[in-house]
Amino acid sequence: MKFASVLSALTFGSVAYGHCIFQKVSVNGVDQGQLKGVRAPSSNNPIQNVNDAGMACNNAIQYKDSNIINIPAGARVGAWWGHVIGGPQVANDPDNPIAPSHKGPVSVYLAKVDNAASTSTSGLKWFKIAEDGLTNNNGQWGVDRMIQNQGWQYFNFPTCVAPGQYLMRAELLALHSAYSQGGAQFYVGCAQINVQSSGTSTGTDLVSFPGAYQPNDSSIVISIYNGTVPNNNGRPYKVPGPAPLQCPAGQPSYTSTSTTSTYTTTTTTQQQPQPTAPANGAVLYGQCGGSGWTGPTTCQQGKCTAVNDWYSQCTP
Ligand SMILES: *[C@@H]1O[C@H](CO)[C@@H](O)[C@H](O)[C@H]1NC(C)=O
Ligand SMILES: *[C@@H]1O[C@H](CO)[C@@H](O)[C@H](O)[C@H]1NC(C)=O
Ligand SMILES: [Cu+2]
Repeated sequence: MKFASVLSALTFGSVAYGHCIFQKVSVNGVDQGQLKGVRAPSSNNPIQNVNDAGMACNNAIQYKDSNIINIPAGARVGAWWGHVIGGPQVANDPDNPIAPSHKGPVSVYLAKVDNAASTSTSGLKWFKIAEDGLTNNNGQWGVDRMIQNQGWQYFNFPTCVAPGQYLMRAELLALHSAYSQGGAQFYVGCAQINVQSSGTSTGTDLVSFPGAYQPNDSSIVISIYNGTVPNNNGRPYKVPGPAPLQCPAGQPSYTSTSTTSTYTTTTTTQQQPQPTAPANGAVLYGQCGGSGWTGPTTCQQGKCTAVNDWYSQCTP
C-alpha cells in the first residue's frame, strides 16, 4: 500500500512535463501546414474524465482557421503531435512529441458534417477508421510508433468512405497511470477535412464523444506493466471503442452477402475518367487516377501508380 502510493506520486510527478497536442496533418507525404485545417488548444493537458465534453475535439480551442484539408480515400494520412504548439518546448526536448512513458494506443475517428470549418463538435456521430494498439509482447504501442515517426501518427484512410466533409478526430490514450479509474490520459484533437472518393460508407458502429467510453472500461482502467515492461502481461490489448471501419477489399464480389454494393456496379460498368489532364499533370504524391477520378491522369513528377481501384498517385 505504502509502496504503491510512493510509486504513484513519482509517476504523477514525472508526467507533468510529458503531454502533447495534435496540430497538423499530412496527406500522402504532403505536410498540410502547421495549424492549418485543425482545431488545437494551446494547453497540452490531457482529459481524464471520459464524460468531459472535450472528449470530442478538446477544450479551450485556441487555434482554428477555415481551411478544409482534401483527403483522397486510400491516402496515407498523418496526424502530427508535439509536446507544445510547434513541437519541442526546449532544445533537444526529450518529451517531444510526448514523454516516452506515455505508452498506449492511438486511434482516428470521423464524423460526417455539412461544413467542417463551421460545425459544432457536440452531438456528432463518430466512427473509427484506424487504431494502433499493442502489437507485440515487447511492449511496443501506437504511441511508440508515433514517437519513432517524429510525432507522425500514420494510418491508411479507408477507401470506401463516402465523399464530403468530416471532422477527423485523432486520439492518443496514455496508460502509464491507468491502474485506477480516472488515471488514463486522453489527448484529442480534430481536423477539418473533405474526402474525395467514390465510396459510399458513412460509417458503422457509430458512437458519441463523450459517451463512447465508460469510466471503468477494461481498456481504460488497466495496469499495462509487468515490472518495467509495458506488455500488458503478455495479453492482447483491445483498443477502446468500436472496431475500425472495414472496407471491401479490391474488387469484392458481394453477390452472396449483399444486394446493395455499389462496387458490384463499379466493376461491371467501369468508366475510365476522361483524361482531361492539365498541361502539367498531378503533383508528386497527388492523385492521378482511380475509378471515378476526373482530375489529371499524368504526373508532373514521378509516375502514376495504382494504390487500389479507387486511387492512383504520383510516386517518385
Ligand atoms: C462498469 O460500471 C457499470 C455501471 O456501474 C457496470 O454495469 C459495469 O459492469 C462495469 N463494467 C466493468 C468492466 O467493471
Ligand atoms: C514478466 O516478467 C518476468 C520477469 O522479467 C518474466 O519472467 C515473465 O515471463 C513476464 N511475464 C509476462 C507474461 O510477460
Ligand atoms: Cu502526460
